[in-house]
Amino acid sequence: MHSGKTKLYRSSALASALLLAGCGQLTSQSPPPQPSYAYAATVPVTANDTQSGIEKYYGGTAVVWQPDAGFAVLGLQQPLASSSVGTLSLNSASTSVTTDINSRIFSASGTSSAWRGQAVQVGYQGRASVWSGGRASVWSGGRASVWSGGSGTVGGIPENSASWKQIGLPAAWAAAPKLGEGVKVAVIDSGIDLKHEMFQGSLVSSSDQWDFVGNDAIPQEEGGFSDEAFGHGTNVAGIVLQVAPRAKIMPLRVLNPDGSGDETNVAQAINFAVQHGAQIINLSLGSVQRTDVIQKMVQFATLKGVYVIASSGNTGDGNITYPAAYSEDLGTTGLLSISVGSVNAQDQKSDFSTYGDKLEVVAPGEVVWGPVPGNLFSYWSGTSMASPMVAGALALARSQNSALDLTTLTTVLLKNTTNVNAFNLKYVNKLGGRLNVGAFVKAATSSVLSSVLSGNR
Ligand SMILES: [Ca+2]
Ligand SMILES: [Ca+2]
Repeated sequence: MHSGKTKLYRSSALASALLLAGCGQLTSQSPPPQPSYAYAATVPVTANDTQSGIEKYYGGTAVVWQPDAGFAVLGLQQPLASSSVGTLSLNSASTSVTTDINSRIFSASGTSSAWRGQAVQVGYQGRASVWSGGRASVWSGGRASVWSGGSGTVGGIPENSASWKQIGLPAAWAAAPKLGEGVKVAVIDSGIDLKHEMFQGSLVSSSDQWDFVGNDAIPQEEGGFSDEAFGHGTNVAGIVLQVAPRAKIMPLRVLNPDGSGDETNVAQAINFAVQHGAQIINLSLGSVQRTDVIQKMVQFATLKGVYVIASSGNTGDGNITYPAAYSEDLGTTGLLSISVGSVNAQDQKSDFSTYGDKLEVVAPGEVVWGPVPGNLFSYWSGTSMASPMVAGALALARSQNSALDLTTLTTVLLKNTTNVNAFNLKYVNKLGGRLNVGAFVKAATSSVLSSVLSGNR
């Protein structure tokens, strides 16, 4: 079923390209040519291999080249013959490699309730859900003063106050007054609205941003409100900043305005985030397909000490999407990656949220307000909105206590969640705990914990 969908996308893309060519508009209107691969695969590489040698041998393009880590990710036009893998280098372990269909296998896991199938200006509980103009004043002229001060006052977007109380955010801010300072959070998504007031002063330098869809240095959201995922990344990044107001966002665009994305783009974005110093990667996207390429990239990122936080998917069933489903793998992948599902304001599983033994944590992912392209504000719902709360929580703790070792931090986060079994009798032990960022950050920054850890060394 999924491959059929993939085919449909690919053939329609081909048809429009041909149409443009037929109209003679290819030069004036089409974007610059982009690398496009039908398949992707990881192959083992040793320090003795050269990139051109590997590319020639397999007949592909190395979109990720990490000989020190022992692998490359290839973009391919033909599936790899599995017999050819691992035979180039004598030192390479012969591994079974599957070739993935590359195109559009990932999708965003959030829904904008505000404009799905409706006009932009719609009501929510009697109020306009997409607000213009004046609301931007929340952020202008001293954004940090809205949120910081250690007073414990709930800040951020006022509409989210109940959610922030639910996860104990005011207590977390009081315990971590650095508010995420010095921590870079990569948001691998549909891009963001780079000009939105909320992001001014909160982005990494432009040399640390990239658009893997447009193949350019400007990861601006594209499309319009009729596109399903337009504004998705902007909302996700805005949630990170509401939790950790002084963290820096590294926007990396991998999803089209319709919310779909290629595996090679996601792989390249994870690689870019690691190379450009992100400490945390947020992936509010997922695929129903397990793929060697993305599993390898999550393994790579976590081996480099980068947290990978992923939404668990919005199908409402027990099928946690990938990469979230890697979050209990053995080794650093499991230790440094976290899967995140969604609950409502009463800590009940959101209807849309996936669940299962492997789900590690849930956070409130319904009607989460955030920035919208065009200096607007609105709300989205989805596990996509829950994931950046966990990413922001890690940023708060990391900035306040950088001495804490990486795996201890995730352990402390998971141990300090709130048990919500009583509200979820159909999903007992299938949701993990609900994020309690207040308890987590207090524990992660406590002198007791720090001294215990230093005493153990
Ligand atoms: Ca662009
Ligand atoms: Ca984990």
